[in-house]
Parts: sequence; structure tokens; C-alpha cells
Amino acid sequence: MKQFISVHDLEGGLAGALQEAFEIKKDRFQYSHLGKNKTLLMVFFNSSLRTRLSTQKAGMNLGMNVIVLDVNQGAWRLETERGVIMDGDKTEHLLEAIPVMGCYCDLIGVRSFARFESKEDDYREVVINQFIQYSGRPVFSMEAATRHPLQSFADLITIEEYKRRPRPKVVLTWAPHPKVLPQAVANSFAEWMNETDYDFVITHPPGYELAPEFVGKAQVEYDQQKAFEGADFIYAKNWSAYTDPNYGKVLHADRSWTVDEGKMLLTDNAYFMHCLPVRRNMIVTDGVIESAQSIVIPEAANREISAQVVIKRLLEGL
Ligand code: AN0
Ligand code: CP
Repeated sequence: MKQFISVHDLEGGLAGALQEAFEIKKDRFQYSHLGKNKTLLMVFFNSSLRTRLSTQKAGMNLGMNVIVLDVNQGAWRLETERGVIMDGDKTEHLLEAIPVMGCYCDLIGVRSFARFESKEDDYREVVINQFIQYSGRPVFSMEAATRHPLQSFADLITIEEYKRRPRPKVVLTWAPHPKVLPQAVANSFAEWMNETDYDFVITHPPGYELAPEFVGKAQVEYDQQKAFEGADFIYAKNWSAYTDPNYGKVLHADRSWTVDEGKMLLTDNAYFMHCLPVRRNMIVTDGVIESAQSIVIPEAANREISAQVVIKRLLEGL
């Protein structure tokens, strides 16, 4: 594998990737020779807890040396636009910084969220594509502007572990949040679910429609309670508006969309999932996230496994 930006980069499809994930989960040190004398560079333009720790751990399980760079803490401020006269507060251009980073490593992971300055630039994945073009190294996404594939892969592993029937009903529900959040987690989850044969439903208030290329063949249901009926998995996430002219806006944070105990009773004893970090009593009540049906911690634990499958495949492709 040469890059990992979306589900479409997974050669051999989901079944093979899942099989590899479960094999690695049985003994996560069995490939510790693969990364010997290889360096993983993880570049963060945005904050992280899980991605930082799980991806670093995955690299170490494979025997790699790992370098973590927080661009906004200690590195020079980077200009990203070409053609700009750099007489402001940015000291270095991404077009030099990226190939320099490539000199010191074998693989590069990049976290670069949607910036909400331009919908077109966000959906063209301007930043991660520059890493692909100029670093000279295989690049993987640790959440880019439109997708978070390591998260979606971990979500899929988790659903496969907990599902009680071959074709579970999986519901992605919008939930309220006070700040502007990207669509990446929701887009990516939808993209991965569309690659399965699950019964997949997306529910959100009017105005929060996702891009059609990510919705795909999912059923969209505006009535959250109806969507929850008979569900096996409730996957909650907030995202800001995608559709024009409201791109990147919080239209409202209607707490009648918070996932609570009453709504969970409508489901078929569904498991509750969220990628974390989660704002309690906005996205989900204390009662639901602390319930026996909440699988947010095993879901986060599977981030180490999804990262390890991806890094292993990238190492094999060097
Ligand atoms: C980010 C997001 O919604 O994309 C990261 C989630 C993994 N969440 C926040 O910024 C709170
Ligand atoms: N789920 C996830 O990616 O968490 P972090 O933002 O903490 O990495």
C-alpha cells in the first residue's frame, strides 16, 4: 500500500483488512521485525489524544522509531498558500517544510482538519495532498479535512466484534455541540459503512445534510426516534453544516437531539459508539455513556489495531 487516505486505499477490500486486524489483535508483536530501523513521523496541525497515542503505539509494536511533531508548538509558523509575499507572521512555507520532513522518515502520518476558510479547498484536501505530492514518502491520514479513515476502520472492527446478527442496523446520528466541528468523522464513517452490507441509516436535523458522495446508499431519516427503532448500534457525532451557504456553520445545537436513555429504549438494546472526545450531556447523557451498552472504550482501543494494519501494509509497500 502506498497511501491511506480513504477506504478506497485498502487493497483487497474490507474482509482482508478485518482478517488482518483480528490476527494482529491476537499477537500485536508478531511483526516487530518489519519496522526495524524505519522511522514514522507523525505531524499534527490539530490536537489529539487517541490518534497520537494509538498510532505511536502501533508504530512501536511494529518495531519502528517514532517522531511526533506538533506543528503549532515549537515548529515555525507555516504558510500554506503558494504565491503569498511572506512578510507576515509565517516564517516557513509548507513547500520547503514538507520535503524536509520527508528527509528524516520513511512514513508520514498527517492530521490536518478542515479549516473552514474555503469549502473547495477543504474538500480538495489541499494540505494532505501536498504531503502526498512533496514529501517523497507514503502518507496516511490521521484525520484530514474530509475523512478520518483510521477511526472508521477501528469503528468497523468494533462493530464486527459486537454485532449479534450478520447485517446489523447501524445508525449514525447527528448530536448537538457548541463549536464548529468538521464533517470528517461522519463522512468517513458513512463511506466505510457503505462498503459493508449493514442496514445503514443516517439521521440529522434539516440543514445538516452531508455531501452526497459520502451519504451514498445510506437511508436518510430526519426523525431521530424513528431512526433509532430496532437499531443495533447508535453512532453519535456532531458535525457543522456542509451545504451552501452555511458551510462550516453551527445552525443550532438543539439538545432535543442529545442521545439519552429514553431514545436508547427505542433501539434493540443497541450499543452506543462515539469516536471521542465527547461532550457529555450535549452529545450523550452521562447515563448512556456509562451504561453497559456503551462501547466507546473498546472502540478507542481498536485504534491501535487499525493503525497497526495500515502502518504494516505501508511498511510492506516500501
Ligand atoms: C474532532 C472532529 O470532530 O473532527 C476530532 C474527532 C476525532 N473533534 C473535535 O475537534 C472535538
Ligand atoms: N478519535 C480521535 O481521533 O481522537 P483524538 O482526536 O483524541 O485523536
